[in-house]
Amino acid sequence: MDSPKIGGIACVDWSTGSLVGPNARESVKTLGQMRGLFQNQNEFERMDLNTIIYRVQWLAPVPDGTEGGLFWGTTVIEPGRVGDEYFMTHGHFHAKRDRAEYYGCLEGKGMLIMMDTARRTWAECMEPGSLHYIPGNVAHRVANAGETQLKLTACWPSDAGHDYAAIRQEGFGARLLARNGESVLVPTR
Ligand code: M6P
Ligand code: ZN
Repeated sequence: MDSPKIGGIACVDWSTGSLVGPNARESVKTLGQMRGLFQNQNEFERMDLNTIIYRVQWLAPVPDGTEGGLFWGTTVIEPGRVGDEYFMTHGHFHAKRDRAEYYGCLEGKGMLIMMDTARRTWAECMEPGSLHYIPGNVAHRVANAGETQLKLTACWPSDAGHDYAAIRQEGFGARLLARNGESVLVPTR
């Protein structure tokens, strides 16, 4: 797509979520940056740590931390597994815990895994067209359970922030694993 010719802060390809324009920012997460998050450490060490797990593009029309603003983003998660566990996002609580978020699935198939502050964990199926409301005080992570890229779009408050430490230390209360060709949410001990 060429640079935006229509009004607005960027151009969105609504079929893929791809953002085009000078305001769009991008980050890439490799397997090596996700050390400790997958269950099977041995399998993790055997894999190429430069493998791209997911990419994020986002628009921040106001500075990070601004009260009352909104951010917009698209995440593309590659298909694959570490052992039985599907490729997934890091996952986070919001630094301002009570901030909510929308996720919408554009392409692919997966699960939105959510966990409250008491570590109760549940999941919603993501498929093209599914729209997900993530309430405040709920950590969120997406796992790609399909054989193609999983593409999702998101909208969150500009003062929400990301708290990754809680997830790095304790993880979620369940993991999305492949069991006999099916994806199953398996509680952690
Ligand atoms: C969505 C939003 C972003 C988030 C991204 C990747 O686009 O929730 O705020 O950064 O997913 O998820 P994570 O930050 O957990 O890696
Ligand atoms: Zn969030």
